[in-house]
Parts: sequence; structure tokens; C-alpha cells
Amino acid sequence: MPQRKIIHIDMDAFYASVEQRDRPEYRGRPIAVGYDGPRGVVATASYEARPYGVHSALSSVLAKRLCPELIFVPARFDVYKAVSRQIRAIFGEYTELVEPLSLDEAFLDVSHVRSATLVAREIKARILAETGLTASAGISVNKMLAKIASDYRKPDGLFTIPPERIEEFVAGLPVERFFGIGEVTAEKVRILQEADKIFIDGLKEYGLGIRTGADLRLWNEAALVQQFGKAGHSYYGYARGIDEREVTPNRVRKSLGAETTFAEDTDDRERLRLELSAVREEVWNRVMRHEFRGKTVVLKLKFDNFRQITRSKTLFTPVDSAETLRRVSEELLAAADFHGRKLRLIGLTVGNSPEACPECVQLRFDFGNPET
Ligand code: DCP
Ligand code: MG
Repeated sequence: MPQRKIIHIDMDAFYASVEQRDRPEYRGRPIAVGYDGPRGVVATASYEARPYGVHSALSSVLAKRLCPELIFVPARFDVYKAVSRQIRAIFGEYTELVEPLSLDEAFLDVSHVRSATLVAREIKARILAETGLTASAGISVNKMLAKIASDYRKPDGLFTIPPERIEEFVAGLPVERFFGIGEVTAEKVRILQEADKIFIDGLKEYGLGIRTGADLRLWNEAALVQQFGKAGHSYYGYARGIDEREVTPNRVRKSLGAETTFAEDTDDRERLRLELSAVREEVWNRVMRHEFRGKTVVLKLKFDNFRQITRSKTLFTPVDSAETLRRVSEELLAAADFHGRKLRLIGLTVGNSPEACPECVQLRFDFGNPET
């Protein structure tokens, strides 16, 4: 098979940049897009806010503590969607093989062109001219490398990983980067970083000690599969710069969700409603970012004995407002019987079929201990 040429484009600080574009008084200032309430979360932060440690999915309270002069700006999804349509129209002029991952990023297969790097440069320039916003581009032979490359010189970056540099590049890469593929599997990164606490054979405590691509490469495929499940096959390839996934224009997403584990188990219904509202804000952000349409709302509750139940409701039409999601999720919580137990985790998923699995929950965030 001839080598592919893949471009990954990702807008810089997308929602925040749109707000700074439309409101000059925010330019050069640390801003966060999101709800500035006790249970609010940051959807994204401007580059001025990032040196303070403010980032996506951080609680608004903690964000304000890290950066007292932070300005909170409510999200305007309609405007972000309009920009998204503009950039997708630009992508479409270069190839039919465009796979959007969210409003602000996409893979493009441009195997037919002579220089993918030149195309990427041109696309960046057109995005700037037509939207007034900057994007970063990564260019390489597969999705995984293109995505890592787009992140490498952000903001306003352009970085190419040519075939002859792949091996060296991957070997030196911090391992967290491998897990930014698709949705971030924060849990897996956590496992690697807290390697010292992991029991592998139940007898002895080993550290996995995987820090870089070179470390990951030392693991054989069976061991990675044992550690990470099916994804282990992909990681085995990624460690070698191999990723066979095609750019597929209309990937069908089955569900979107978020969950949170509490610092302390609780059966306090009021506290649980607050926790649920934070999870719900994150879920709603994700639904908007992915333009996801799902009719089924799934509430997941995990108890102090690690047993888990799910409660779901399927609507006649896709969940189309934050208010609908609030109402349905609160009904599900109110109707759930805890049988006298405390809860350790609450999760919420929107799916497009009743079978939509809560296991598909992909993003974790923890408000339990904001200092960590
Ligand atoms: N977003 C969100 N919640 C998250 C992550 C992202 O609502 N947990 C939204 C806000 C972002 C947009 O999606 O602006 C795009 O996400 P990115 O991960 O690409 O982040 P940014 O574009 O904001 O910043 P970067 O310059 O790092 O790409
Ligand atoms: Mg982005």
C-alpha cells in the first residue's frame, strides 16, 4: 500500500479565540469559556490563561484560584458551529476525505497531493483569512502521528513528521501524547503516571515505568493487551509509529458521557444533585462540541461496594437542550434506589440507542481534591 499523507488541523484555544476575536477587550487577557458557578467547569482557556494552569475540564472555582484575574465568558455554541462550518468548507476544497473529530478539529487524507505540508500551510492561511482565527496543523503518514504533530508547535503551529524521522520522534515522545489519540483516556495516563501503585500479578508491586515511546516499545503486544484491553493492540502499533486507521468521513458515534468519582462516598441527595450538575455541564459541552444527537440518557451510579447500576430513559427526539438533559437526569437520580448504600461515582451518558453503553464514558474529571 502506498504511504498515506494525513493532515490533522486543530483550532487554537477555539472557543476562547472566537470570544477574543469578537470582543476586542478580551484580547491579550486570560479568559475562560464556561460557567463561573460553584460547580462550573472550564470548556477552554485562552493562551494567556494557560501558564496559570487553567485548562479544559478544570473546575471554575479552582481556575479562579489559580488565576484570580481570569475572565469567564459564557459559551456561544451557535457561533462556534458557524465557524466550524466555515473551516469544514475549506477542508472540503482540498479533499473529500475529511473526518471531523469535533467542531474544531479534523483529519484530512491528502494522499493525492504532492506536498501535504504545502496544502496544510495554505489551509491555515485560508482559515485565518476567512475566520480571523489561527489553527495548528500536523502532517504525517497516519492519523496518530498527524495528531501528535498538530499539538507539537501550538498555537499557530505547523509541524511535519516525515517517514524517515518517525522512529526517532516516537521514541522520544512522552507517553501521555500517545493517549491523546481519539478522546483522551485520562484513566490510562493516570495508570502510567501512578505506575508505582499498580499490582500486576497480585503479589508484587511493580511500576510500569512507561515514560516515553521507547519505554512503551519494550512491551510486547500481549502484555499491553493484558494491561489496557483491546486498546493494547493500538498502543503496540503507536509505539512503533504505526496506525492503520483510515480517514473516514462519517464515523458514527454511539454515545458521549462524563463521570466523576467523589473524594468521599456520599448518600446526600443534595450533594449528589450538585455533582450531577457538574457532570452534566461537561456532558452538554461534549454533546455540543461533537454535534451529537442522542435520545437516550443514561445515569450510572457506582456504590461504595463497587457495584454499579444504570438507569436510562429514551426520549422521542434527541436531547436538544441543556434544560432537557437537566430534567431527565434529575428524574433518573431521584428515582434511583440506593438500598441504604453510599455512592462513590456518578456518571451521565447520552446515547443514540437504548443499549448505548455507559462504559463508553470517555472523559473523567475529578473535583474531589482540587489540589492534586
Ligand atoms: N472543549 C470542551 N470541553 C473539553 C475540551 C474541549 O468544551 N473538555 C471545547 C472547547 C475548546 C474546543 O472544545 O475550545 C476544542 O477543544 P481542544 O481540545 O481543541 O482545545 P482548544 O481548541 O480550546 O485549545 P488547543 O489550542 O489546545 O487546541
Ligand atoms: Mg483546538
